Amino acid sequence: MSIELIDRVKHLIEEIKNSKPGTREELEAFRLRFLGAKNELKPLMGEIRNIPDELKKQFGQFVNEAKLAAEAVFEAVKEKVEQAADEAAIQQIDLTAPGEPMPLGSRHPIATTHMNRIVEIFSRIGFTVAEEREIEDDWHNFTAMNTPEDHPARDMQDTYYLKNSTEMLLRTHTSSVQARVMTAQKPPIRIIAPGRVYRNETISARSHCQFHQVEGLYIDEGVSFADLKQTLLYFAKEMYGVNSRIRLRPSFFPFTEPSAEMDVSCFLCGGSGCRICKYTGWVEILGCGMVDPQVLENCGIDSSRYSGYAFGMGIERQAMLLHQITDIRLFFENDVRFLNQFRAAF
Ligand code: 2U9
Repeated sequence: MSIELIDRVKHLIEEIKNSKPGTREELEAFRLRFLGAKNELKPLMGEIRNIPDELKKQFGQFVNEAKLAAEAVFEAVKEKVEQAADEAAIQQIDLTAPGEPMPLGSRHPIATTHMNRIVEIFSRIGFTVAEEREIEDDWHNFTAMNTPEDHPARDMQDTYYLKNSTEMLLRTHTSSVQARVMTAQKPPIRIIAPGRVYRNETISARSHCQFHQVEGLYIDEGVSFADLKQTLLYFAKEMYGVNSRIRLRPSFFPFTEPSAEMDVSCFLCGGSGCRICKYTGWVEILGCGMVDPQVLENCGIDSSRYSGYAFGMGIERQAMLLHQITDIRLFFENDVRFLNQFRAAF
């Protein structure tokens, strides 16, 4: 009986040593048979109680040898089998097959193209682009811009503050960019700040909680309102056609004094009156003014030596007027039926 058992183990050792699993499936079958949880060596080890004491040690050694042999075979062929399987898989790949089509994204056909055109017009006359963070602190967004603590814009109703913060917010205008540039650089400063801004508005056809702005700032010795007016006339002619005229109406902003709103002669009817200009001949496109000396001082610029002008415009508003789009929400829905209509707009 015991001789028979020892012979069985010896046979198994022979079988294991002569095994040549050549495929992934054969290797897995081999593993299950000799190394798996229910391998064939386990019950043999259980038979040790039927072996006479003087042969027990030898029997145990044989079973162990079988186990080691199985592990050696497994390790020896594993890599080869895996490699062969990978190579076989590669052979299946048709290298001549055409690639998967990858739909290319594109710039937003209206908002970004409109913004880029504005930036390009100002860069031609020496403005450089300044970009900054959209998550701002209260100081750069409001305090530096002369917006007092009790100003309604600072209210939670109007501005998105970060959770549990009275300090960090989503910028409500790109003026915070200029505040950062002014505190870091000395005049002359001539920058254009394009970017996305956020306001806590109820979303409707006319207003959204996010939109894009372009703001401009020029600070140097002797900058006057006449410089501002001439620069804006140049912009209006480049943007809306050489025959465009502009007019400035007095207004108020906390960061400029004096302040004005600028209308351009209607780009649809040329000034004779139509639905776009509400039969006035004029379309309001931006706000502007001379930088309040207090804003210069807040940012470390000597207001007795330097003066500056600034302007700001909303991109979606202008693009809506230009393309007769009646719902601002369309800009942010990414509906290709809407976007594709403007593919070739510029
Ligand atoms: C600094 C000083 C002054 C930027 C300005 C406006 C007027 C303005 C609005 C247009 C439509 C915002 O998008 S909108 O709602 N902007 O009317 N913005 S002057 O004045 C500055 C900026 C930076 C340092």
